[in-house]
Amino acid sequence: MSTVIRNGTVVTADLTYPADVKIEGGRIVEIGKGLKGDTELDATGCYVMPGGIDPHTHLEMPFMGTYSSDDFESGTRAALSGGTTMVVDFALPAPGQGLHDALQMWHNKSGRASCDYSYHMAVTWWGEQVFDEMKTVVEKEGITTFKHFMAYKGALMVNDDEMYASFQRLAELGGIALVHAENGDVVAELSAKLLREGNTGPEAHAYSRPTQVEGEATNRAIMIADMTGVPLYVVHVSCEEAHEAIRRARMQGKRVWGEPLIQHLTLDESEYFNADWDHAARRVMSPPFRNQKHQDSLWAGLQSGSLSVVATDHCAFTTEQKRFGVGDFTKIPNGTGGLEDRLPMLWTHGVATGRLTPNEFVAVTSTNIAKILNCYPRKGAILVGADADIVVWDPAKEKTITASAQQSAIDYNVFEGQTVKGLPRFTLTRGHVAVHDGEMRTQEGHGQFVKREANNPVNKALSSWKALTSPRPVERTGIPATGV
Ligand code: DUC
Ligand code: ZN
Ligand code: ZN
Ligand code: ZN
Repeated sequence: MSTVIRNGTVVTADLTYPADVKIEGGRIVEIGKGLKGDTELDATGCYVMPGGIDPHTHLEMPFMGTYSSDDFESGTRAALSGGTTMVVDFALPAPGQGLHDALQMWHNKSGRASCDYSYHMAVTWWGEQVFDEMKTVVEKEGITTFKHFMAYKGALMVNDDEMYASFQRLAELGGIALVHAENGDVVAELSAKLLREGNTGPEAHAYSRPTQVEGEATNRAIMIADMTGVPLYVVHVSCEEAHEAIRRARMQGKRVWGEPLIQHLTLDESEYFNADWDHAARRVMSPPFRNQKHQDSLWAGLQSGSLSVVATDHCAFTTEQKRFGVGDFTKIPNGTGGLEDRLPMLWTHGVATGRLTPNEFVAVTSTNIAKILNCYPRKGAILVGADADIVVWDPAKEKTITASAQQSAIDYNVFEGQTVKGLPRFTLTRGHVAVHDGEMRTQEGHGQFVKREANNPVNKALSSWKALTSPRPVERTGIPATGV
């Protein structure tokens, strides 16, 4: 059985051209004019683009005393509804838990996924067991990216010595280090002070995590990555200080990538000053939303190429879960949704405003991350042989975002009331039409795990070239006698 997407305009990260796309066995088999197939999908007036890849989700994650409310079923349904055809979640070992153990737990949850997925592994503690298991996680399990939380002191946070050891190990294995870059010690101090002084509301969450804590941690992670010769990917870059550090590192030839979120690009800190407690708490995430200066910096980074990927950090909690933090902002589960809205919001605020070209849109939502994660061109491409993960994008289609019509399991949407223009007409996951003119036809369990190989050795931080020469002690003629 073949499917042909007819009369559309193919848009990839580098090209725009009119063509039909033929799919068989879940893959693209032909691209050309006048193609025929058993099923035909009309793409007149639409762009035919690689499906989105969201490299940063937390589905059914145990966190802050609860679990995030979207699981692999509702989460991947939300993804497909919005044109995203692959998610990368984080396997999160509990303190002392082995990596393979944690991975098995995540494989058990993801059986319900309706689109393809991969994982990053989180390094939440350090020891010989983690050091040993990293090798088989990379070489046998196909997970090459390891996340380090520099915040969440007393829970997920790793210290500099642990991060240094883990980065060294990753450099040996050809992996990539990821960091959640916030100075967790300073955040803990500021949080305690704010609470002591009676600042208990959700706005205090933003006060406890100023841009300096993110800028400091980003710089520190870049330096440690450089000293160990590991490529670095900085998740949820929200401010100019962090962006500036990444920009500088890239100009020095270091392999560092930055990932802003659609929420930080389009929502600002005024959300925390809303008089309604629920409204503000629903938007509590780390890092918090910033002011326009920082938003402008993130947009400029996408335009200039100093920032590479737009993600969501989708970590959805219901209003009831958010209310765990009434009277103490540090107990509000951190996280916001966005999986379903990332592409339409970025199109509306990026492409329709003229800030990004459609090709740049494809690059930052799909192709760049497929290359970084080493699953390109199987993913992130419209090419013969690539997986048929495709979004047929109708730039004229409009809707107003509302929680009552969303796929996510939670009871609100941080983009509520925003009108977006640019939506999927069809979303295909390995050839299966999961979204058909607004109608959901997802298949639970259709999603497959995407194994990835360790990165090409060119993906090394700059100083690793120097590290190839082992330091030698200086030969001396005279050594003073010791002791008295
Ligand atoms: N930030 C969040 O807001 N939620 C999940 C984890 C994180 O780093
Ligand atoms: Zn994070
Ligand atoms: Zn996250
Ligand atoms: Zn089908």
